Formats: sequence, structure tokens, C-alpha cells
Amino acid sequence: MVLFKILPDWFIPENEATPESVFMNRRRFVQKLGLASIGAVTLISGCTSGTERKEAVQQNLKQANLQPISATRNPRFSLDRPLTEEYVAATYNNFYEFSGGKEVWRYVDGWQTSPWTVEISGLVAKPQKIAIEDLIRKMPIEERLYRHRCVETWAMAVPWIGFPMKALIDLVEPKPQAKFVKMTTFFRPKEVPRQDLQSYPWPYTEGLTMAEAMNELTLLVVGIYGHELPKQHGAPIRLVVPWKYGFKSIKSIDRIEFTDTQPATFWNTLVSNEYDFQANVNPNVPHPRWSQSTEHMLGTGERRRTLIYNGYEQYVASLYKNASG
Ligand SMILES: Nc1nc2c(c(=O)[nH]1)N[C@H]1C(S)=C(S)[C@@H](COP(=O)(O)O)O[C@H]1N2
Ligand SMILES: [Mo]
Repeated sequence: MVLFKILPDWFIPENEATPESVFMNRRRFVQKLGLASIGAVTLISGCTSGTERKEAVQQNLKQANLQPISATRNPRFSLDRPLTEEYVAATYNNFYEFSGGKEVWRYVDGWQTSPWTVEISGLVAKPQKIAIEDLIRKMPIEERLYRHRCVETWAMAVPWIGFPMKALIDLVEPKPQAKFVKMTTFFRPKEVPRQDLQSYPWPYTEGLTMAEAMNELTLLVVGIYGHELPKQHGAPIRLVVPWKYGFKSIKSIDRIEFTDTQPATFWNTLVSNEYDFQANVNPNVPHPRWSQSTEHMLGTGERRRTLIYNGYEQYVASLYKNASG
């Protein structure tokens, strides 16, 4: 109990986890509080040193044999902060299919992401089932530096590789009745045991309005740091909507459906008063259990003020002009 009082406030929201920042800053943190001899800190942080961990992760990324993707960086999307180090971003993930904590990279090895097809259906003129390689070949691939803000208050800045969702929409030609896009993560409870847990509404689903889906920021992502996505980031294809809390950016998508009604979404179904459908980053609207006014960067622990729409106001504010929230 005492321990929680001395932990930084952002520790609390990330209740199930071993926050990377605690880990990375363990020495500094321990020194500052004079807690080096208290076993509980080690218990929370794990017991390998930062360097050992970095090496283990880099080895793991190498073994994943991720193929390079050549993509030109789009200079329109620049950052106000340094990029997060690759090994940090790859070891602090939310992917509830594999873990309720952040060490997802330790559990994904046995899960196969190839072959992979994406089924696009619903209110479209050209429904199709398309192999991921064929989809990538047809789409305008580029690199973009984006901020990412998790509802739990951690943030990162990473170079994604992907294509605008608008390009996929043009490919399938939605009918005028289409009002929402529903995306669904793979569902393989035999291979991925957590998908057998009855307490969660598997498979993970997310959704956007058509206007949000067509916004130029909305990216379908197939790579990061110059190569294919490691599994823990949602291989082989995931959504990235950087003005919304991270849970909207659904991973490992195998179904995209155009609908006339708002789809049910994973976190909203689980805890509707904490995770809404819109989920736009907003420093002025606290989560029921914690403030959203600041965030901390993975790896460095740097604390920053949360930006309205995560700093993407100029791109998206017009979408919500007439809304109250
Ligand atoms: N299928 C699926 N997608 C998911 C999640 C998940 O648990 N399952 N977690 C979400 C949350 S809460 C966040 S913050 C981001 C994290 O993306 P990253 O691990 O690549 O940083 O993925 C989102 N997409
Ligand atoms: Mo998140």
C-alpha cells in the first residue's frame, strides 16, 4: 500500500502493467527515493538491467526477420518531440489478445501472421477479399511521424509506414448509405488463449464515422521504423488515428465493413462510461479515474501537457464543429 503512495501518479492508471518508464528510470527513481533496498520495487520493475533488456529486445526484433519497406517520408507530418526509441516502442504495448500487461513481445512468437487476407464488405460497390501483399501493392505507401497517446496517459512518437484509409475507400467504393467503418481484429481462440476468456467481447472491434475514416490523418499501417510491423504492434496491418486515444487504433485487422449504424466497439462494450466511441484526445475531459491534462513519454519519462486532439486540431477540428463533446 505504501508503495502506491510513493509511485508517480501515472503509475496508477496502468494498473496491470510494468510501466516502461518506471523500468527505464528505475535507478534514478530508486536513488531519489532511497528505496534501493526495498524488494517491492524490484518486484514491480522486473530484475534485468536496462542494458540487458535492450539487448534481449533487439535480438528478438532481429529474429523476427522483419522485411524492410521502402517508403518516402511525408514531410507534412513533423513532430514537436524526439522519436521514441524503437526498442522502447516495441516492448511497451497494449494488445489484450496476448497480455493484460505491456510485455506483449514475449508472447507473440508462436502466432502466425502469414498468410493474411483482409475482407472488405458491407455497403460497398466492390466488396473483396484481398491478400495483404496485393493490398499493399495497390496502395500509396508512405512514412509519417505521428504522436500516439494512450488513454492511460503514456505517449510515444514513431515513424509509421502505411497508406491513407481514403485510398482503400476509393478502391471499394462505398454506397451513399454507408455511415461508419467497422474494423475487426483476427479471432483465433485456439492459437491465442486469451481470446478464450469469456470476460472480454472478442474479437476486438473498432469503428469510425465515414468522415473520420476519410480524414487525411487516418492511416492503415503496415510498417514502423523502416520495416514490417513486429507482431506486438499489430502485424500485418493496423489502424492509426493519432488524434484519438490509442485504443481506437485497432491492431491486426482482418475485416473491414461499411455499415449504416454505429458499430459496437471493444472497450466501449466493456466499460462504456470510461471509453466512448469518439475518444478524441482532450486534456480538459478527465478519465473517470485519472486526469488527462498531462502525459509521459515512453522511455524518457518526460512529462508534457496533453494537446487538444493530440496536436492535430488543424486537421480534425472541423469534423466536430457541431458536436458538444
Ligand atoms: N486488437 C487490439 N488492438 C489494439 C489494442 C488491443 O488490445 N487489441 N490496444 C489498443 C491500445 S489501448 C493502444 S494504446 C494501442 C497500442 O499500440 P502499440 O502497442 O503499437 O503502441 O493499440 C490499440 N489497438
Ligand atoms: Mo491505449
